[in-house]
Amino acid sequence: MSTSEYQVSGMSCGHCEVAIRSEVGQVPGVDSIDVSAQTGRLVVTSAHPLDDAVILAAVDEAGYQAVPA
Ligand SMILES: [Cu+2]
Repeated sequence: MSTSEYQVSGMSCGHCEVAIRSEVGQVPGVDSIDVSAQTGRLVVTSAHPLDDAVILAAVDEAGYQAVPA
């Protein structure tokens, strides 16, 4: 089990959380996602370590910016 944390900027409401959850959820290997618009925190859990760049690209695809936290 591997957990990666990111700090996302630009989220303002529940819809933003849903958008990120939707995009990141499509990344192969992602088991669960915890995301909070309030804190900007994104926590991705996977069976094996994932490439940060893939997660960051998915966040970008959703329309937000993220950095590893
Ligand atoms: Cu929003």
